[in-house]
Amino acid sequence: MNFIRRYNSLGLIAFMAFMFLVSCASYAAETSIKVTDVWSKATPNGAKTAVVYMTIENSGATADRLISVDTSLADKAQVHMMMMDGSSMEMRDMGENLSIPAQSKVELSPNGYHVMLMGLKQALTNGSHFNLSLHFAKAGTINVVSEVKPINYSVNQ
Ligand SMILES: [Cu+2]
Repeated sequence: MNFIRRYNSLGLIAFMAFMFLVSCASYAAETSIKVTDVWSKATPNGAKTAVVYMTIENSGATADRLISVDTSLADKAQVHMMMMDGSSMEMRDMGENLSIPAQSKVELSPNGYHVMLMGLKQALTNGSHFNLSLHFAKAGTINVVSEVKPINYSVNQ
C-alpha cells in the first residue's frame, strides 16, 4: 500500500523533526547557570568606571567559570575582587578565573567580587537599565540586564 507507506515515512520525518526540536530544547535547558539580581550604582557625570553586582547560581553537577564580560556601554569589563592589602582595599583582576562551583551560588556584591566597567561611555542613571553579556566556559554566553540603583544605594538599606 503505497499511500500507507508514504504516510508512515512522512510521519517518521515529522517524528524525527520533533525529536530534533525536543533535543534542542533540552540542550538549552541544560544550561545550569542562572544569573539573578544584576544591579549597578548610578555614576556621577564624567565617571569612567562603574561596578556591576549579581548572583550567579550553578545548579549543575560540574563547576563552570565566568571567563569574560562585555557591554556596549564600556570599552572594557573585568571581573574584580576586593581585597585588603594592609589597611587599604585593593582590587584584583580575576582574569578568566571566577569559578562557579557545582551546586553553589557565587555572589558578586560590595566588598567582594564585582564586574568593573572601564571606559564608561555614558553615565549610569538611576532607574535605567543596560545589557551585559556574560561568557562562561561551559554555559556559553548569557545575556542579562542590569538595573541601575541610586548612587548612594546600600545593600543594607
Ligand atoms: Cu573593580
